[in-house]
Amino acid sequence: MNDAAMKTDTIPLLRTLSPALRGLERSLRNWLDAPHRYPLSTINRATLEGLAIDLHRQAEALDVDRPLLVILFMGGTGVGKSTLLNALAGGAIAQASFTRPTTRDPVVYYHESVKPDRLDPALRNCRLVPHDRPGLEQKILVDTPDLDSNDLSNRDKLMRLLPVADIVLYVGSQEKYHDRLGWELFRQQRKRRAFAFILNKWDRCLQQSDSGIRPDDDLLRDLQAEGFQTPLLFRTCAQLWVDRASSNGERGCISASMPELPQGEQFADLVQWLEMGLTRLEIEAIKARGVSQLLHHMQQALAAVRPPDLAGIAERTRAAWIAPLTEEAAATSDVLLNTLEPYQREIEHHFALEEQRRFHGIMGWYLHLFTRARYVGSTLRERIPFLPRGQGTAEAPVSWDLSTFIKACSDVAGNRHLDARGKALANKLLVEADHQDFPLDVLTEPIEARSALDWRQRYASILNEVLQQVEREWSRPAGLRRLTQAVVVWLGNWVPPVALLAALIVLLWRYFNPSAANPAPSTADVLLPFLVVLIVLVILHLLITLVLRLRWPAIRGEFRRRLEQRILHELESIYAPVPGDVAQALYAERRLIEKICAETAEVASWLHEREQSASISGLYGY
Ligand SMILES: Nc1nc2c(ncn2[C@@H]2O[C@H](COP(=O)(O)OP(=O)(O)OP(=O)(O)O)[C@@H](O)[C@H]2O)c(=O)[nH]1
Ligand SMILES: [Mg+2]
Repeated sequence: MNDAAMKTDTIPLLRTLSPALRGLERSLRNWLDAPHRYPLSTINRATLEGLAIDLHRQAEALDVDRPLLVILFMGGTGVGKSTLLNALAGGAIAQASFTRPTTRDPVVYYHESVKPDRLDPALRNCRLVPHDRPGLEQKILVDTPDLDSNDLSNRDKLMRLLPVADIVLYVGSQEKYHDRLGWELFRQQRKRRAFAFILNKWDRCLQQSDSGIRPDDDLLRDLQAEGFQTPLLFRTCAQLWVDRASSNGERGCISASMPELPQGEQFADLVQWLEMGLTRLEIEAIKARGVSQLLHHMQQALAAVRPPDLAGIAERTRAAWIAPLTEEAAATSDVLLNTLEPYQREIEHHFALEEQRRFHGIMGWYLHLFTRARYVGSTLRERIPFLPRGQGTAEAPVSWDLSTFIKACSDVAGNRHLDARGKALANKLLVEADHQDFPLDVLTEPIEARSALDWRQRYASILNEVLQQVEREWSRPAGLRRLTQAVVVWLGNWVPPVALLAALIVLLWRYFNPSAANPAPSTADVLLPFLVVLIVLVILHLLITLVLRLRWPAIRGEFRRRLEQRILHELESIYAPVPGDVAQALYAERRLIEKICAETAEVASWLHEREQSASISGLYGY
C-alpha cells in the first residue's frame, strides 16, 4: 500500500459521498417528476427511474463506516455455483445437486457481526447464513439461481439481485462458460460492476483439453476480445474441496491430507483473494468504481434525453414560414372579401348613416329622410339571409349593427372555407418545419392548439377593424380633401338655413314694399322659400355625394390591401413565435439536464482519485 493510498484510506470518502449521491437522486427525481416539453420515451424513463433507485441504494449502502462488499455468483445451471459456496463455507450451506436446476432460493453468506437490517432489502429476502470468519467480515457472498434453465422465475430472481452486486463472480464449467444467455448478461452488466471469473470443474476441463483447445485459453481469448486484458480467472474443482472438507471436517482450508489436486487448480488462490486480496482499500475502490460506473451510466442516460438546441433551426423555420403565411393571408382576405362583397350596398348604407351624423339642422333632417326613403322596406336583417332575423319587419331598425354583420360574414366564410384552410395551414407549417429539421413531436401540439383558436371571431374583428379604418380615413382625410370636405360639411350645415332665411326676408320685403317690379307675393309665392331650400338641399346633396359619399368600388382595393396586411400580421403574431418559444422551453429543459450532468461529473471526478488508489483494474475491461 503506497503513501497516497494510506492517506486516502483514513478519509471516510465513501461516507462523504453518500449525501452527494442523495443530492443527485433528489435532482434526478425532481426532473423525472416535472412535466416535460421534450418527449421522454418509456425506455429512457424506465432507465432513469432505475438509476434514481440505484443512487438511493448506493447512498444507503455507503452511509456507514465500513461498507459491505457484495460478491455474487452468476452462471448457468450446473456449473457448480452452490458447490463453490459450500467449498468456501466448508460445509453444505447451499443445496448443490446433479438435478437441474437446483438452486431456487438465493443464499446470502454474511458475517455474524453484520445486522441483517443493514443488508440491502433485496438480500434480506434471501436465505441468510451467518458465519464468523474474520477474513470475510466486510464481504457478503451470494449464491444465485441459474440464468439459463427453463424456469424463468430463476432468472428473475437473479435479475433482482444483480443491482446489489459490487463484484460478479462469473462461474463457468468445461461445457458452459460463454453460453449465449450468460455472455449477453455479462456484456450488459460489465459496464456497471466488477467482474472476476471462475472456471469450475477444472478436472473435466483438463480431460477435455486432450481433444482440443483448453476452455480457460478459449475463455481468456473471449475476455480479451471484450477488453479484459488481465482478467482475474480462477480454475477450481469445487466438488473436490467440498469432499475434502467433509472428510476432514474442516473449512475448505489447505491441509496435508488433501487429495491430489489437478494441475493448475486455484481454489486456494480464490480463497486468498477473497480473504486477503480484497482489503478495505480494495473494497472502497470497488465501491467507488461502482458509483463511478453508475454516474457514467447516468450521464449517458441524461445525454440521451437532453433536448436538442433548436435556436438556429427555430430561426430558419420562422423565416421559412413567411411564404406560407403570406399566401394564407392573401387567400383568406379573398375569401372574406368574397363573402362581404354581395353586401356592398348595405355597407354603403351603413357609412351613409355615419356620414349623416356630421350634418345637423335642415341638412341633417333632409339626409335622414332621404336615406330612410332610399332604404325603405329593406333592412339589412331581411336582406342578409344568414343574419338572425328580428321580431318583424316593422320593428326592424333602419340602421344596423356593423359588428354583428361582420361576425356573420366571418362565420359564413368560416363555414365555407376558412375552417378547412386553418387545418391545412397547420399541416403546411408542420411540413415546412420538418424540412428545416424541426422535431415535429414538440411542434405539432402547440401548432394544432393555435389552429384551433376561435379564428372566426378573430377574422370578424379584423374585418370590422379594417372596414372602420378605411371608412375613418375616407371620412377624415388629410390635406386638400380634408379642406374640401370641411367646406362641404360647413356649406351643408349653413347654406340651407341661410337660404331659407334669405327667401323669407325677400318674401317679407315684397309683402311690405310692393312695387310694380316686385308685386306683393301671391299665396303660391309662400312656398317659394321651401322651394329655394329644397333646390339648395338637392344641390348640396349632389355635392355631398360627390365629395363625401363612400363608394364600395372606391375603397375596395385599399380595403383588400389592408385586410391582407392585417391578417398576415395576425397569422404571424400567432404562429411565427411558436418555433422560438418551443426552442426556448427546450433550452430551459436542456439547461436543467446539463446542470444535473455537471453535478454528476463533479461527483465522478471526486471519486476518480479513490478508484486509482487500489489495484483493481483486472476486474474491469476497458
Ligand atoms: N466434476 C466436477 N463436478 C462438480 C464440480 N463442482 C460441482 N460439481 C457438480 O456439479 C453439479 C452441479 O453443482 P451445483 O453446485 O448444484 O451447480 P449450480 O451451478 O449451483 O446449479 P444451479 O443451482 O442449478 O444453478 C453437482 O452434481 C456437483 O457435484 C467440480 O469441480 N468437478
Ligand atoms: Mg445452485
